[in-house]
Amino acid sequence: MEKSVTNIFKQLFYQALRIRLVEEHIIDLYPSDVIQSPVHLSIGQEAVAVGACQTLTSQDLLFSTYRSHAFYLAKGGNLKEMFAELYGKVTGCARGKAGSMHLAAPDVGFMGASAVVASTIPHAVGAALAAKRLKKNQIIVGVFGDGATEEGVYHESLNFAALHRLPVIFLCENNGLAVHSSRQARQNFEIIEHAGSYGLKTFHISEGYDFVKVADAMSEVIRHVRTTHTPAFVEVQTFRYKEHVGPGDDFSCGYRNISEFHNWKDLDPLMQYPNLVESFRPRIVEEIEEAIQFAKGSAFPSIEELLCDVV
Ligand SMILES: Cc1ncc(C[n+]2csc(CCOP(=O)(O)OP(=O)(O)O)c2C)c(N)n1
Ligand SMILES: [Mg+2]
Repeated sequence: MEKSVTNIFKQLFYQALRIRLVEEHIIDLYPSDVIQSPVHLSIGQEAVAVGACQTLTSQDLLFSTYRSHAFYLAKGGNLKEMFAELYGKVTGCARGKAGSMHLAAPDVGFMGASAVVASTIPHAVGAALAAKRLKKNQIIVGVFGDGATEEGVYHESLNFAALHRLPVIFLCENNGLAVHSSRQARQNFEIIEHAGSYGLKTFHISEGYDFVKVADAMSEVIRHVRTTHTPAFVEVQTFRYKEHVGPGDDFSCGYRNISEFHNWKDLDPLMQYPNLVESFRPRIVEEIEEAIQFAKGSAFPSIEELLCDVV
């Protein structure tokens, strides 16, 4: 028997399930080679994107990483344009030239993603500096993984934002992994304590599978940034279900233990409410199939198009 749920739970559940089913379709399509770019799946991490974006307006801007399908969709990116981009078609959100790792939808404030670890963090800080100077009532979010906190530009960005009191939220999706190495094997510091040493107000969300808790905590973070006009740092504990890159599982690779996956999965609402999943599935699958048809039916970019906007 499933517990009764609130409307906000259902609404966020729908969005998280939509992202998971999109990525499960990508897994099914991948062996056929119609998607030629590498894919870094967010399965297991959807609640972070859904909870965080729930609290943002379309005026607010978000910069993400190569693992960005969830944030692109949660921020309101167009699903047809996402599939067309994965298929390398000219109707894609980057006209077929970016692939999975460089999605963008600036019309809804999803400002872009990059394959270079930590490289969009200073972009978020730059946008926050512009928002402050232009006196826009805007929040800027920079999303990155735990591995990005080892990069020099991450530290420069936190320091600059704190010093100049910029309206930016640093959002760390801590899945405890960078490719095949655990955080304990790489870091002799606690991410949140270290971030706090720059003078940023810090928030920690341990239940990163719970989209309602993420949304509630993010509302508080946003209130802090809007009222104090100072940046904030949020670390969300999360769990990547799939391999670092690609559609497969990697629990047999020996760098992590499958028991952690079972523990997390037992808390994951998308695994705990099968009736709700089945009630939403048909509508979502119909939308995904339409998007795939759109991608299939679109043309590849011309040679002229390929040479345009790339330098
Ligand atoms: C500057 C840079 N260094 C190294 C890499 C290779 N690399 C790709 S993903 C990755 C791990 C990043 O881990 P994390 O930031 O935790 O993100 P996650 O993949 O866990 O979402 C590394 C080292 C890169 N793409 N860019
Ligand atoms: Mg990581």
